[in-house]
Amino acid sequence: MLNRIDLRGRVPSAAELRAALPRAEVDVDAVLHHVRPIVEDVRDRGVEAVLEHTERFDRVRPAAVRVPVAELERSLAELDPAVRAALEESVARARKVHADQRRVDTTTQVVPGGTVTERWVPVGRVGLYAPGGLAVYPSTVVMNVVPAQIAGVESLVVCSPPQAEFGGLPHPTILAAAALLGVTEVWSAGGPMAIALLAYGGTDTDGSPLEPVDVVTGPGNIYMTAAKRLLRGLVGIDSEAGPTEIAILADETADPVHVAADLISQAEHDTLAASVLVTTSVELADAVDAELERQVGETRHHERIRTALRGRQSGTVLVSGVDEGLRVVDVYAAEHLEVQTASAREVAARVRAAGAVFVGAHSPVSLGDYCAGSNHVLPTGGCARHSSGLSVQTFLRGIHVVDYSEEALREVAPHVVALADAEDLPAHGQAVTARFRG
Ligand code: HSO
Ligand code: ZN
Repeated sequence: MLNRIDLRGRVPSAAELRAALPRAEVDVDAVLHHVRPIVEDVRDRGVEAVLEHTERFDRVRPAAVRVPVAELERSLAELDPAVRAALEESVARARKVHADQRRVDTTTQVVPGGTVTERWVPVGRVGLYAPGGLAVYPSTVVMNVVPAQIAGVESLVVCSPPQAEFGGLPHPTILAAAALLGVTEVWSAGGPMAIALLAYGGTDTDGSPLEPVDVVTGPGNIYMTAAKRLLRGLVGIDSEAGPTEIAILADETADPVHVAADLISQAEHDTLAASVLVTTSVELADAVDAELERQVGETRHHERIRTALRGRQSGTVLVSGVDEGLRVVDVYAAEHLEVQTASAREVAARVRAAGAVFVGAHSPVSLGDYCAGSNHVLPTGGCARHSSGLSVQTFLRGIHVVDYSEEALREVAPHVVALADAEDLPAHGQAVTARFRG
């Protein structure tokens, strides 16, 4: 079922490897010209523009953007108890892990009388986007809200597309998850319109203000991502989320039934999702292929899954040994990487690039999607080479606070003057020496 790339006995350069490895091509730039006029319209005409575009694209027109708190409470009261219990467990575990990500302010005594403090300050207001359509994920509400709350963000809005079948409100499980987390502000808006409204703010249909946010996070489709790209700067964004990816580094000790199930699990998201097996064992590769044939037919979303697994973004990469495999997975820099080899813990410790690493036979990606405590908003498309997943840090800013005494400034003044002169900026030097004249 999977395309095969045989790298055994070859030592390709990083550039060759990047070109050889399967990856979805998502051209956000190609849709920018569709999205820019929408974003500008929302900037200029606010909620009226949001409602018009929503009606045009999604055939639904909510009565107001802001969802009444009573609706949040109602959705939570009507939530299936098993789902509620699972969400509560997910929240508790995520809170535990993210609480350990809090930063403490540090003060460095640079010289006697001269200190620099790094003060960590939460972002003032954030907008957390939860998609609608194919992907209605209350778990994503958890993964976005928990780190923001632990960072100490004071004002937080969850935004999710209106659904015609729910009277123009977002999906009830999204509302229930928000309510469970103690979120009281939810907006019914989707796609690029939502991102623009979050960034610019506006006035709701009843005249109440919709305040702009400082940071927007959360996954969405390519149009929503294009809006994030256009508005970055005016607002901070998390990384641009592309289709989900799973890579599995496995040797002959891995169980093909589990490997196939895990490859299928992420292929279930999207026809563009990527499932990549990197293995030292041809026998395992063959057994996984056979398992995929058997298991895919049994899944509810088999068409979507089959398309994703057969797509050019998915495949099996054969390597000569675990060291070569590690090199391949580092270059690929998967959103999720499972290590299913002998001594999996040691092998996993050597991984340099992945959004998240899942170690051994009993840590599948879908555990991390819901209930491991880790965050599931992770860098895709190779961005794990330079970026991290969503965390408390995403919602913090570090401010350097500089505090020097007269003596400490006097002592360093000649160095400031020398550097200022070297850069032909003498007024910089004079700002220091002016304090010691006469
Ligand atoms: N695997 C997705 C997250 C998710 N899975 C949500 C299920 N629901 C991206 O990391
Ligand atoms: Zn998933």
